[in-house]
Amino acid sequence: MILLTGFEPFGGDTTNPSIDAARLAAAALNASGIDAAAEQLPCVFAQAPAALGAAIERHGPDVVVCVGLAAGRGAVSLERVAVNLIDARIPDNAGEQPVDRAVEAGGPAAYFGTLPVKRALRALEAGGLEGRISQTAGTYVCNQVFYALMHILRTRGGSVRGGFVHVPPVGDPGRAGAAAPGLEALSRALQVIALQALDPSPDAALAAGAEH
Ligand code: PCA
Repeated sequence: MILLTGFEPFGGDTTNPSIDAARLAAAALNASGIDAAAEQLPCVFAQAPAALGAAIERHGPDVVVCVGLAAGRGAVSLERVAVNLIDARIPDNAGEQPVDRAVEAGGPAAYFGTLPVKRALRALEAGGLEGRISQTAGTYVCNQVFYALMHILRTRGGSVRGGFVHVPPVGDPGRAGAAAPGLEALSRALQVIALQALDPSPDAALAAGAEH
């Protein structure tokens, strides 16, 4: 079973493509006979990890792909590492703006995600979709949820694969020169990534490093 999560709108926006794309992707996977669900997480530091934990308990997934919006990114970003640090650039949806706090007091400095990001990247490109490997999910609620996810999976033991994907803002097809992918493309990208994660074979050794 594939569990996708996305976030509610935040920062004054009225929509968040992460939850819209996650819902579309789960519906499309279900339509092709693959068990999947999408759950919306609050963009609230004090609530998001518990909401994620409850969704994992409820669904008992084999794969968890958490998704968030990264306004500054131009392509779907497969996150590689979650850090044990919160430094909020803007207040969350409860008005809290924690600075330099741990996600999990006493936890390791960082966790690597366990999605096969290189295979996923290759599959995205094969499907005509743009993707990147990213070495930082930031220090806001997305990174917190990514860290909480890996902490939950590590603490429970077992072989559930999990990771985080940042999606760019959706393109406006009506705007000249808008190159950003639309919701449909984001949904396809999430399906490709989730299906790669369901395949238990190890990740590919493909060079996809970056300067930053
Ligand atoms: N993006 C924010 C939090 C919620 C979301 O969709 C982030 O990148 O931390």
